[in-house]
Amino acid sequence: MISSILKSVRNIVIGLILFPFLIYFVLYIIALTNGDFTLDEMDIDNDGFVSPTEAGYFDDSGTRDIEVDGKKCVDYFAFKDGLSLKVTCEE
Ligand SMILES: [Ca+2]
Repeated sequence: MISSILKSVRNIVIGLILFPFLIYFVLYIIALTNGDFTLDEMDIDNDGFVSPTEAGYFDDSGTRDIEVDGKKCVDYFAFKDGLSLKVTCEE
């Protein structure tokens, strides 16, 4: 009896600990798949992986066409402050 209560309490505690991670993971997947940007576009440091931080940045961002050294480029910027997240230029 006591043993089963302890197991239930243990399972509840584990659930409470894991729940925030589950929510964080779900939000990460939603940010990755929101459809506004490709995974390559969201990979700010070009390391081949879109980190949760990178996905978070692109959750509220847009693009603008700019010119750098005579090349046409796309500037990905955050809506909240207008700061550039990443600039990609045509070859
Ligand atoms: Ca990255």
